[in-house]
Amino acid sequence: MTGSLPVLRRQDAFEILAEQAEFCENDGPCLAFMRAASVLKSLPGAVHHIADLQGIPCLGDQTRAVMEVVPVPGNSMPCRNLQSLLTGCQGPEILDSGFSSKVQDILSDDRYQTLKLFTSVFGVGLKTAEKWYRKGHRTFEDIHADHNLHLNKMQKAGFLYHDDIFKSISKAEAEALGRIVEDTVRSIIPDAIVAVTGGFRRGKQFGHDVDFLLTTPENGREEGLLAQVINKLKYQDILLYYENQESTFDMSRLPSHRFEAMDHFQKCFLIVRLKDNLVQGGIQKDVGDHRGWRAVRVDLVVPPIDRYAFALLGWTGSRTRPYSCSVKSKREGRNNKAAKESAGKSESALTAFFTLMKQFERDLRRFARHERKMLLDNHGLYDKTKMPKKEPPLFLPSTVLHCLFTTGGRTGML
Ligand code: TTP
Ligand code: MN
Ligand code: MN
Ligand code: MN
Repeated sequence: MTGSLPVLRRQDAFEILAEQAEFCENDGPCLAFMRAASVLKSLPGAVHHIADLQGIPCLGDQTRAVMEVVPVPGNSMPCRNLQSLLTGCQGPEILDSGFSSKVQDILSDDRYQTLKLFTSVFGVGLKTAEKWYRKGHRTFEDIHADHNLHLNKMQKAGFLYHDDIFKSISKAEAEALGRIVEDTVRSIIPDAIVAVTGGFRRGKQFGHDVDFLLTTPENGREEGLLAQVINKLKYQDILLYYENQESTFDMSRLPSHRFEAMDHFQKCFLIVRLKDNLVQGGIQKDVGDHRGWRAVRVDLVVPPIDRYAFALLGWTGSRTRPYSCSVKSKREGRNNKAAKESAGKSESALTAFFTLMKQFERDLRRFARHERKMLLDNHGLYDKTKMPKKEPPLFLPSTVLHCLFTTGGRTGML
């Protein structure tokens, strides 16, 4: 083994550990492994020895325990490459095979496999997946055969379009969707603003959905836009499913002191029929080609223009995987140990850089909180020192946002 491990493998080992920890509701290890995966991914080259990791942040006790070199009696083979670090370095056979026995164990674990399968369905979170698992279900067939099981509308659509939705969306497909959304929105409000956000705004080549922000040049003109967009998509016969969420946005009640997974903007989660002939180069060959179309997940979010910058920042996001984000966020809200741990530490800009790939939003918010005494969420940036307890908070204009990144030259890379 040369130790030059493909980037994906390096990252995946820790991501799988994170996912398993999440499935077991071990929030601390979950966060630690996610950070470790993120840090390892951001390193410029392969790690050949544990000493190479000196001074690298976010590889704390939990992570180091996984990476720790456990000498096998009678075997003095040193830990030579990252693979062995990931495996816990149990012996040369792992070094040679390139497998992590720990990760391998997880991958073949019945519960892990089942939860992974069930949470891959749109509308099925960890709680539901767990419930089904405990009932003894292991496959989609088991679910469909259980007539006592109530599936909600979203889950029904999730199963119906699972195979399409499960396959990633290419950039060309996202661009085709962008044209559809833009044309539809502009036919209603010609000067409307349509921005792709989420993973594709971060430059990803593939995504699990396509996210758009829609708004208008003046505050208030965006009201009613989403309903009209939905109607037009229905009329075009390309709307396969949608779930509308009305705005609960109320300036005077922000910022919320409770952590909230979702923002308050009006939004809609859709499944759209994307026709092959609209995509440059056609839809991906293995997805729905026999029908000439495929189903794709689309999110539409409509913030008023004066909240647009913050919504765009928040929705541009940083995650690369969709799994049970709401569960994770809700748990953070419970002010658990992991959240406290991560909130308690004032992280260096170096950390922010290393975790940029996957932890950007989290780090940004933490940076605002600890380094600038401000609160950042999808709706705004608030000056904590000027927030009287029971009175409406002072809202800072969007332009203040750049102050976060320009002081002290510490965050130039942001
Ligand atoms: P996602 O579309 O879930 O994730 P993504 O675009 O980063 O990656 P993928 O390719 O898997 O689609 O969410 C986009 C970002 O928006 C994500 O960082 C989380 C954020 N977000 C909110 O801020 N509020 C919300 O209510 C939701 C659902 C997401
Ligand atoms: Mn997305
Ligand atoms: Mn999305
Ligand atoms: Mn996603």
